[in-house]
Amino acid sequence: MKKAKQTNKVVSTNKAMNGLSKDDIKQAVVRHLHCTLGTDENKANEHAWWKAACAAVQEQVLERLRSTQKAHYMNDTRAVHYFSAEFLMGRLMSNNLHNLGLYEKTHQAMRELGVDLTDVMEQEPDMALGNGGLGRLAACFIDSLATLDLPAIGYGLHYEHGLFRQEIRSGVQIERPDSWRDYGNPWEICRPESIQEIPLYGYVETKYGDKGQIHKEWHPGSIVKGVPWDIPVVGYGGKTVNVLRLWESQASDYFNWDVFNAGGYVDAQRENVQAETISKVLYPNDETEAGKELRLIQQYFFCACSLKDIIRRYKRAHGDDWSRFSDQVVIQLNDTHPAIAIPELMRILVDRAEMDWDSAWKISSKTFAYTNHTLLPEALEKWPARMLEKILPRHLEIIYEINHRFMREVEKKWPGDDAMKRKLSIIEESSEKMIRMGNLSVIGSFAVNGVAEIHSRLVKENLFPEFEQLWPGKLTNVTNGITPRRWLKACNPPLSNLISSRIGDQWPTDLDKLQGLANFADDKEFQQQFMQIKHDNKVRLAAEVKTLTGVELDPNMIFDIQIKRLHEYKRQHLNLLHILALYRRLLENPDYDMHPRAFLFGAKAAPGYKLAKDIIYAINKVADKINNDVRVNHKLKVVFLPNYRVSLAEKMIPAADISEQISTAGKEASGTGNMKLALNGALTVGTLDGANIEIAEEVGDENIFIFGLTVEQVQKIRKAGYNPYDIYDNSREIKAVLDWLETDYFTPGKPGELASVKQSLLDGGDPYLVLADFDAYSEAQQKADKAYRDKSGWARKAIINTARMGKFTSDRSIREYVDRIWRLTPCHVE
Ligand code: NBG
Repeated sequence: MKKAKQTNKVVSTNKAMNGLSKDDIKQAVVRHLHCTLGTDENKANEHAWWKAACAAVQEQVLERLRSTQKAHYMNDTRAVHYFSAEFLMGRLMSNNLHNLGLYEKTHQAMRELGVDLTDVMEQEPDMALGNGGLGRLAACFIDSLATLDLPAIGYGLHYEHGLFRQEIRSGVQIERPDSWRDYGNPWEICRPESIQEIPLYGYVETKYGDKGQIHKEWHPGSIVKGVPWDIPVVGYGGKTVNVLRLWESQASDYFNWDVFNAGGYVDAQRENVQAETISKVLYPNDETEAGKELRLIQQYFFCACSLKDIIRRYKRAHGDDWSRFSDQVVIQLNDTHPAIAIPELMRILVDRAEMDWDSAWKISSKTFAYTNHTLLPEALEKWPARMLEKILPRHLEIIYEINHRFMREVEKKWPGDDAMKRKLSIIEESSEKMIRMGNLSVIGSFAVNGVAEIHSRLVKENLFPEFEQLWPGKLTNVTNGITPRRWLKACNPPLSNLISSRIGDQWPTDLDKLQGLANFADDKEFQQQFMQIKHDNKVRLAAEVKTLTGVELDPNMIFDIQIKRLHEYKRQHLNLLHILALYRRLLENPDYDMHPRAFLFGAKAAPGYKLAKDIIYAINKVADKINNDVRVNHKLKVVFLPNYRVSLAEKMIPAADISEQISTAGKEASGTGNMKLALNGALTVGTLDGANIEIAEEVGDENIFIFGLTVEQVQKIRKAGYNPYDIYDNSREIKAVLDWLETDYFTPGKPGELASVKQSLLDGGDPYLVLADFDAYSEAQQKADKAYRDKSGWARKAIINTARMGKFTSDRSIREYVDRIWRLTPCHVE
């Protein structure tokens, strides 16, 4: 098919957007109330209003989507395909309205219709199709891609149930299914015209051609249907609207006669996972590898659907000529979860397109790039070869072939070095043969990146040092970022407006402009305005806390916030021990000098992570005790907010004075909550880990509270042999606090309920060096306490934090990917 080549230069303002008046919006909402929802202004409840408003917005969005797709098609653009098992989108209404420039008008329109937009937006369930940072990063990235007018598609899974809803009952985390789609999702569009069929199981037949050439044919044992759902991704300014395409699995009516005739039908059926279960539920593990068969099938399912989709689109423009494939298509693997796409593309090229191996490998290895998000050994995916053989028999063969050829390269570089081969091999020859997806990802990609400077250095030095020697330059860094549209403009309108009033309104797409705020850091009036907004946000959050937990917070307290998944390495228990220490100090000395402080937590624990759930329980029990202890509760409060998620983060972050980023050095690859909190004027109490280091570089030492062991010191201590009892025995405070956990002080009548926390820190060996960092942490907290009492000094620091966050816009991250890895050109949409 021939199509007109056009230049990429056409820029135009969005007339539909800018031309839409408040009355147009009112009319559209009412029309949808009537015609889409079959109700009217008098009968409609908030949910109906929400749906009608969505439908009105979606009309605008879809117009732009069509123009975008047309522009991409006409320009035959190279595009990035972001493969991710997780996209933590949160709510879309407020973000879409802000990005379309329709927020204010819609707010007024709704008010004139007698409804409050803020209340209506509360009706929207979060799209929680992700666990934490990794999934939220994917969501920020697709926002930036659209904002920068870059051709991009996000590919993932259309989970029926996202991350579980967390309830807290008597302090215990209870998991409840998340049903984000029960009443329909007005943003998504089903695309039956692009359904794919995906083979699984079965066996591989070797066939010989007339010239003796070998051909492999996979006879699958079952076929599942992949149904695509498209969620429009609105760029800021509303010009480019890209797509997030999520695959839902369904049973296919396809009957496999091959297997049936071979007598394997019953067996194949018995082994088959029910097709519908594939996209049923998101695995709630964050940074731990579950090793479950269904999870591998999920990964393969969405990768295979997406590759077929990409190839269909490519063929529409280029027919059977594969020579331009890697010029048009780049696939970013978000962690190793989609790594199975590598052998899948090889299978398509070699078995289906009948390409020779070398030509196929040339294409494949120029198509994939891989982002590593963690060094934690328990997160590095490995699949039993036996499992792969059963589910994807042909892929296992292909992986062996990739490895075989790679081993020849290793032999060339390190002749005779078998230890090296063992280390670099995709196949781990342990008691059970395992496939290392990390090694496969590095070998099958043209670029590999870590997500913050220190993390990328450790990837090079510790995780993949030999790969760095083999392919210098392949391993690189792209520091994470966050979208300032959601994480400042939409979630903190008062601060956004204040900022715009001083430095103009270009900052959402040019975050370095925030630098201009530094000029006002000493301006008393600006300081007062900045802190008044913080105060108002704290008042709002306090009201939310009261509703959710019944706990009353005085907004004059320091709001000290730790929000992230619950993990030992993130050290919520370090925070807890410090709270206990403060409590103890206050009991011993009622005049103990501290500014009143409220510690707020938000965290979900993986359902199978026992200690993480114990820590949640301990926080809740300690909170109960302290909040009800009149001796101290004017100075100390502790709140655990249930069901932490994107929409709750949007309420907590604008109200934070202190941001807790206290992971053991070397463990948090980057962190992105750290960026969101600092952007909203919170000061970080943090370790030299992940992006904290780069945040410290930006804001300067005087505007952040850095404490604790460095990566080097951590390594040294571990080598020397760390014994937490040495600390326990020598610190009166640490000993008292840990022993306290064993009593029934926090769990009346039930001593020992909190003992597992103590146990993990002593007999458990304190693997994350909580005790080793305790004193330094406590000191940093005292510094923060002192600093807060200097109102003007604190305001200055908070302002500087906001002013210096320019680097951490995801637009910057995306530009780095584009320049150094993806090589994309923007395509402006008319
Ligand atoms: C997480 C890291 C975070 C990082 C996000 C996004 C995984 C496997 N890794 O530190 O722990 O910010 O990825 O890169 O979820």
